[in-house]
Amino acid sequence: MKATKTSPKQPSKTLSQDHVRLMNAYWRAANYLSVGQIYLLDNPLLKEQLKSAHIKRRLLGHWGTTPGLNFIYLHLHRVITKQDLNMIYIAGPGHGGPGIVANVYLEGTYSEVYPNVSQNTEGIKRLFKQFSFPGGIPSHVAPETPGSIHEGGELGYAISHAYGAAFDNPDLIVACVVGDGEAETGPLAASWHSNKFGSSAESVGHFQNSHLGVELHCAPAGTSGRCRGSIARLHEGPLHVGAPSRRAAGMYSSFRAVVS
Ligand SMILES: Cc1ncc(C[n+]2csc(CCOP(=O)(O)OP(=O)(O)O)c2C)c(N)n1
Repeated sequence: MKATKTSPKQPSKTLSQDHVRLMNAYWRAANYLSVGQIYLLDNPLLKEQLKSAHIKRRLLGHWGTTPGLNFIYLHLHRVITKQDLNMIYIAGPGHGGPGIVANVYLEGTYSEVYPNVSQNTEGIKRLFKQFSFPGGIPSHVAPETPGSIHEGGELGYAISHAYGAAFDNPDLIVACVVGDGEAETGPLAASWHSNKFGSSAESVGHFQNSHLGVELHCAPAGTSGRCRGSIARLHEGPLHVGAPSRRAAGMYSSFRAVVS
């Protein structure tokens, strides 16, 4: 996303090796914290031999969309901190909850709001256990998630919420990820037309879910592969980001080129 509208500073042209190394470490940490929420009840840092007693008996959701969401979160973080941007991230994919919670924890906000989920081994254990667990937090982004305006439990409202945020806050840059399963819902299908409502939505950029094409509940989602051209046209607008290359090095440079 070209974030020039609210950015007074010019970004440098390339990312240093050190910066890429740190970003990659942050991404892997976010991925670990996400997968841990889905699977682990105990033994949060895997310091002991993994036993079945450490694994949740009832697993909810799947890991698929999470690394992509975390990758986008990371890059948005990079430009927000570098250019002091006013930005919000709306994550639509149905199973992306642990990724967003992981990032909010990793950046420190989660422990500020919930001091018992502290930034140490005990806190990570609580973070993992509470996810989709009785007395804990939902499996999707919810009002409990610090900074959230998007309740992800019922699919279909990511774009509406993104446009609503932009309409209310013309200087806000809104990044919105749409899941390919979510894209099959009626509200989502209708909300592609929100760009007809006026210029204050100029700051809304749609990030196409980089996991377009994964299997959805044992069958490919309608938006995967078969109709990629028509889906890409729905993403056309003032700010358009295509799916990045699958190779890690290529992914960093693809995102550097568009999120600068
Ligand atoms: C309106 C509605 N219909 C069905 C569901 C059940 N559901 C939860 S996640 C999911 C799949 C969502 O697919 P996608 O948006 O691609 O997210 P991903 O599986 O990649 O995380 C479905 C159908 C729901 N939450 N809301």
